[in-house]
Amino acid sequence: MTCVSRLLVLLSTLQVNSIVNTNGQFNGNLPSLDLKYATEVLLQKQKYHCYYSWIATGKDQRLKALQNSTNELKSLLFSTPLFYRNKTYVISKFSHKDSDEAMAYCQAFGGYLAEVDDYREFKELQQFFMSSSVEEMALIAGSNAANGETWRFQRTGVALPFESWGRGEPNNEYGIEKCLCLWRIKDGNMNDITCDFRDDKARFMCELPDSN
Ligand SMILES: [Ca+2]
Ligand SMILES: [Ca+2]
Repeated sequence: MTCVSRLLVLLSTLQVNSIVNTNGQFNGNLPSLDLKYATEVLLQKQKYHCYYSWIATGKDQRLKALQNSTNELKSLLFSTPLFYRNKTYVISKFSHKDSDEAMAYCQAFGGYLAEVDDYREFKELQQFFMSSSVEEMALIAGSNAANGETWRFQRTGVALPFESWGRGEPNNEYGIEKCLCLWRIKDGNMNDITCDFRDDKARFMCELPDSN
């Protein structure tokens, strides 16, 4: 896959048009970033790198240019990252349509919804979440949609190795809460929530391979 087609896949995955209005601004109560313009600039830069610099520069430089553009886009979409145990964690600056869309965003950057594998990782992510500016919740990996009981990572199907529920959770309110988030009013502990929970203040957290 060429660098241009890779970036096009990335941009289509991100569904940039679905989260910006006709003026290229974020819809609703979202950061005032001109994301559409920014991504168009990135795309143009990528085309330049691919079509004009391809012969003149080395492979490593081209890959570095693509990585820089990807990182530029990442910093527009996500918070300042947390680095922990060779992983990078980021929280979106905007809300998602549903858990599938949140997963697509994470996958576009080579990652997945943050998976809590043990107590130490949970404490890191809980602190990261609670010290962020997120006002309500951040979706993380986990669903019990298969049988309504066992919570599993969507990516691997593995049962959650560690759970730390907020008081009174999981309560499966209205019988429709099949996804998992960290919730500020429960001190950053886990809460079951609908997979298509929509709120301008809803965010999601990705776990990405360390880019360094
Ligand atoms: Ca993990
Ligand atoms: Ca709940």
